[in-house]
Amino acid sequence: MPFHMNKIIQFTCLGVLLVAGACQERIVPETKKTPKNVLFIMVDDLRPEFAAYGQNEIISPNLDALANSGIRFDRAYCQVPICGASRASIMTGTYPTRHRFLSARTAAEDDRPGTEVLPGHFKKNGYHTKSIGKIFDRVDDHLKAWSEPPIRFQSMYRWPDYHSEENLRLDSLHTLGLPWEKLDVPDSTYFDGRIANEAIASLKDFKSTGQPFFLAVGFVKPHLPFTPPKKYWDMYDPNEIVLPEHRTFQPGNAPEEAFFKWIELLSYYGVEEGPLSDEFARNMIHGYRASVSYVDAQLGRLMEALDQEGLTENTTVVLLGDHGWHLGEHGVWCKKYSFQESLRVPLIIKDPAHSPGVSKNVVELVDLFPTLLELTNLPYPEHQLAGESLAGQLQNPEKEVYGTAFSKWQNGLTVVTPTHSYTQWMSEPNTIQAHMLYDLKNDPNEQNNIAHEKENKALVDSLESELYSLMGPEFEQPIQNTEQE
Ligand SMILES: [Ca+2]
Repeated sequence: MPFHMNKIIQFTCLGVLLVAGACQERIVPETKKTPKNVLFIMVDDLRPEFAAYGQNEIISPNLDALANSGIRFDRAYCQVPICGASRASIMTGTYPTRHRFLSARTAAEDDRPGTEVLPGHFKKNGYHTKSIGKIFDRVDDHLKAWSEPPIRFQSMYRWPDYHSEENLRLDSLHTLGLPWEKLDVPDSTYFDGRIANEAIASLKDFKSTGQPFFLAVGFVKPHLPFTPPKKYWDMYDPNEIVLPEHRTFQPGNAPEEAFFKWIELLSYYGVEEGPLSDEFARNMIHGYRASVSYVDAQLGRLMEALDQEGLTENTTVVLLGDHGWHLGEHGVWCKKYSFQESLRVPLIIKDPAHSPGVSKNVVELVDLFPTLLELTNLPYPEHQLAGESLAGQLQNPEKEVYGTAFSKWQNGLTVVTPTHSYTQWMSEPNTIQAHMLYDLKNDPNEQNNIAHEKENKALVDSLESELYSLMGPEFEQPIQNTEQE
């Protein structure tokens, strides 16, 4: 992906002018006077399938209201389908390579030392930056990017947030408890209720100080274990949950590299290898949906507080999932696959200067870094960002813009285009082990791998070129000492 030099030059010049105090009125007439705030909301493991995205079985009035009052990106993709690595990519605005952003526990500071991160950039430009909940996967990652110590609740060792006697007992035996919990308790018993409380209190503080803010709020559900309070489970009738048609079907012509054990789920007590029973699968989907509804209620409180503090008109709100999640599709569960269910994410941008709309263009989560800088008139960090600003698409979301997305999970490298998804597995540079190609228009569930069909050779060649072009020269390089960048 090329650096967008015009924009880099434009915004670098802008930054110099702002520092020099020259031509401010001409360059940034209004926004310099009242810098726009950013409310950056991440939802852990959220699929793009609440009602605004066409999944009417999920009760999510607040997610839907946000989606319908902002720009909903229907085809946004993560760069790595796992928490830590995806978040490091988002926060640095850079792609994964063979050497960086590899795992659930990736820290951006370890993998790309010396690189600017999104909140740090806002802080450097006069914003108060604050992190509540799960933003960076590791709570100690890029501490200096925040104006005050992050509020996390989760610790390295107590992250599941169990409250039932059974789960607490199992968890204390050095194994995880059950993958769910259904207690009749208040919302604030669990992390997300407390995260919302803290975020609401912070909005009040920001209102009183008047300093522009970048508030990052990271809800931790619907990540496993599914532990929303009982009232959210009660919103759904498990007998009405329809299991995915291809739940137990792994397409025979997909390479074996595309499949592996869903270790994340297997690490919970009582989960055994092999296909899940219908009852277990139904409970998983029930728990996931209830968890989304629980987060949705917290989001509603947060958005209401933004309104009550009179901040809505001067705040850009972004909501995204860090990656997708399989609920049985392709015969698998959890994340870390190269299929659409793992790679596609919800992305909503509600900016006061833009009308609501829907974009069906392919975009990437690395696009968020430059987008938020353009929306707030901040300079770009030089020679860093892999993505493109989506600000132009916010002006006219219905306009078709050709886009591609790059994703990587282990040796599987994927390029998604408006019409296709193509993945190659390479254990070594230039050594292709396997590949798969899906026609997303005619086969949206990716059931028929057409990479080996003769008539698709030219298409495979062109997608391969597109993939290599996205990866760029940095992909083959060893980790550099980026202090000098
Ligand atoms: Ca996640």
